Amino acid sequence: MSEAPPEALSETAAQLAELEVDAPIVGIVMGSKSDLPAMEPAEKELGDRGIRCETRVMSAHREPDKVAEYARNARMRGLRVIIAGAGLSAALPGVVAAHSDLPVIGVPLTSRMSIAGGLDALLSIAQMPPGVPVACVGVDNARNAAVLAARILAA
Ligand code: RP5
Repeated sequence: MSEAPPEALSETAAQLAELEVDAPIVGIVMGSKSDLPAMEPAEKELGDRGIRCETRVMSAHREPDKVAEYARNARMRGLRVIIAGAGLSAALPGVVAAHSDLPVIGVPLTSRMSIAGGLDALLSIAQMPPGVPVACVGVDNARNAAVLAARILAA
């Protein structure tokens, strides 16, 4: 059996030491500040259940590097589920799932330019290619994303 080189072990130890005991285990991300009101129920539901979470705004289209970095570091930072809300051509949940093997729950959102009551975002999130899954809750139903995250954590 081959052993990891000492420098790799010390790097892992340093990363573990950085993890806080009360670090969030659910990441809530959304594509725009304008999504905040619609995503607040997810934060509230997790808070009511005593599940630690963090909330971040990042756009898959406007800040692709930031999204990729967040998703790639998510597991190492202690996150176990990611909830991602976005409207219009809602790429955020899929891009997060492309860069992380954590379960991703997408929340299709309505916004001022939505068509068909958010059907644009619903299809963007649900119609992922085979092998890169994103769970999809109902339009504007961020609370259900939090309930599903709780069930995944309890499984
Ligand atoms: C999406 O575009 C966001 O998730 C938001 O729902 C929508 C509109 O964004 P803003 O123009 O309000 O920033 O990326």
